[in-house]
Amino acid sequence: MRELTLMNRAGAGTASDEAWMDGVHDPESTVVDLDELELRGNPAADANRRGATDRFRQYGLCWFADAISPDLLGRCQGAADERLHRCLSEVRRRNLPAIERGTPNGYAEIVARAPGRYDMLYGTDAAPFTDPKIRAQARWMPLVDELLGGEASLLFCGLLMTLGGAAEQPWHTDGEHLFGPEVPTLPPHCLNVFIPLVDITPEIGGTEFCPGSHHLTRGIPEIYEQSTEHVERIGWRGRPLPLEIPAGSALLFDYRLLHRGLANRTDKVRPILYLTFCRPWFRDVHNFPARRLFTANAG
Ligand SMILES: O=C(O)CCC(=O)C(=O)O
Repeated sequence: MRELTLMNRAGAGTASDEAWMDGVHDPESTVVDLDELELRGNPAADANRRGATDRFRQYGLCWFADAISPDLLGRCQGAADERLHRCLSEVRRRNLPAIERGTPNGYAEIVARAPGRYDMLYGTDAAPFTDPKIRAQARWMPLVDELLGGEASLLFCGLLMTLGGAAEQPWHTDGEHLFGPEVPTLPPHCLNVFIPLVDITPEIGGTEFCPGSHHLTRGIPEIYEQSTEHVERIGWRGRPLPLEIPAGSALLFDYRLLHRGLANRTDKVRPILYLTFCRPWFRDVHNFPARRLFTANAG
């Protein structure tokens, strides 16, 4: 999502963190399917959390269905469409140039990550996105806390709005490793939770991942920039995994995992609600610009 990520302080690893480095074989040739990455049963239960943690360590992602209720899902769908409409209408109302790709061309409320792909923070600090079932009481929180050392901080809550007809996006990670190639893969310091607000089908185009690639993106310059060359550059020869999961599921993935948005071959917007969590000392400082689309009172 972001184009450049910096951290301001590295934390000390714990004994359980060190266990993260064991048991990872051949990340270059990882092949896994969505069934194997699905967490069944209550994600807060100890055994399920441990199973998910293992899969997350090895593959860089895991998911579970029914993360939010149909009622909340419906309210989020309507609100996401309305927020996008308000942002794009404001650009037109003020006769501003269309929002071009890249952070410097965007606004504090909305940035285009690729043509037709908007990353929008606008209005996610209000209902329905502040519902406790999306925040403190969310079904993913126990797992997120465990993956981030027991003390996860919310960095962003936003919406990825991909317009019908948008082309496939180049590969990228959302952030870098904290250290270079001299340090083995450390436990995650930052991760995303994606909650698709519509069913993700091959036509509407999900996110596609290179499972295990977070073990190979360490020390690769500008891996967070979008490029079609990244898979070859890191030597990953596994099977790319397109996300095809039902609306209202939650997918957790490591910030350092290679991924891209696939083409939306429908005429409908594809909305994904996302929450980015990190260890409390981490900051992602190059994500949305300071200039505002709405004045303080108008938003
Ligand atoms: O839309 C997606 O599926 C992924 C988007 C993404 O990775 C990004 O905008 O950086």
